[in-house]
Amino acid sequence: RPTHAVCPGSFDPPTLGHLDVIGRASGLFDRVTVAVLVNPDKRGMFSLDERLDLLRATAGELPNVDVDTFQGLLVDYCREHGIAAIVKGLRAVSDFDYELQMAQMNHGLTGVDTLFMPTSPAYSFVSSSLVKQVATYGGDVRHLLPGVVADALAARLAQR
Ligand code: COD
Repeated sequence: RPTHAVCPGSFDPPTLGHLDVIGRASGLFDRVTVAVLVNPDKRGMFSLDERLDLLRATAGELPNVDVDTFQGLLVDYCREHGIAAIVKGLRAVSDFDYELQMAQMNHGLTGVDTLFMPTSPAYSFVSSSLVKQVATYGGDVRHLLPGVVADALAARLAQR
């Protein structure tokens, strides 16, 4: 049976930190699905369709990576798609508490396992929210983003 993992997240917007984890997961599994959470309660800087386009133009270029959305529980999405592993990047100890809690909850719900991948040191301080904050106030974050994402972010801020 081919191995199939999911990299879930909000990806608002995708960063080089996300892509590092997705790229490394794609080397370990036969198939990787990047799954974007549909969250009606939280309006992002980028719409769901924009995030999907940005992920398809970056992560989606890898031959065994596809991009999808999910609503509700991640474990239900995994069960429906025969996914046995959730892959998460771990940036720092501060990520660990909550990630461990979610991993144990998810395992208890359906038996799905979570694998943690240590973030590359070059991106361990990178998050979508900090990138947006710094860019909003004029800081340069281009080196932390794929080119298409940096362009989309600059365009979005120029509209404001
Ligand atoms: N380097 C490496 N990895 C990174 C970096 C970085 N710089 N930044 C982020 N990551 C990784 C992390 O593993 C993170 O989990 C993932 O990328 C996505 O990051 P975000 O910020 O885009 O997404 P989050 O943290 O908002 O995503 C949370 C989920 C959507 C995965 C979670 O809320 C979820 O599963 N929700 C569905 C509802 C559910 O099932 N709830 C029950 C949970 S027990």
